[in-house]
Amino acid sequence: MINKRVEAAVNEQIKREEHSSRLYLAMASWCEVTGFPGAAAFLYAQAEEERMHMLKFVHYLNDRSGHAIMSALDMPKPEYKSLKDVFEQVMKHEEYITASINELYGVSFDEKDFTTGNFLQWFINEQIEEESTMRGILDKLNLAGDGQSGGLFHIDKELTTMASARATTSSTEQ
Ligand code: OFO
Repeated sequence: MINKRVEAAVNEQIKREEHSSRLYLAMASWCEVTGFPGAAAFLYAQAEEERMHMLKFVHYLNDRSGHAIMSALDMPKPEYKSLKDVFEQVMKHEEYITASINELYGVSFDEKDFTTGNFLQWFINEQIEEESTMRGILDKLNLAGDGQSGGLFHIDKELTTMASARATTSSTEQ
């Protein structure tokens, strides 16, 4: 039986991963209706990846004789100022998720639940990758500047390629 404090913390993380998925879905939808098909494809793929993260936690908790709970979620905001604004918020959100995974690791360590600590290693590595990918996109957007439509067009095209790579990776991970 999993420790109750760890179970509650994992359930909180399930909620955060599901929220991440819905947040990226809202961003993808904004990109799709604003003329950024590459960014939309990338964020739709990212939303799927977050759902996969959520499911990993659900199965883990239930396999450890806990009970994964689906919590109520806040509505993600539908409007953004620019593509740069979208990715600035993605970056901020990923940093928040990294802190949240570290916090969860801290709880499992305090409770001497080393099985959960071991399970969380995958997420710790995943967060390094997610942050570095998002930082790379944001750096390019910062270089392009808000008003440079030519630069934005190229970045959007590049995101299409990254989206297909993401979709392939997550389908082989499941
Ligand atoms: Fe689940 O890693 Fe992003 O949020």
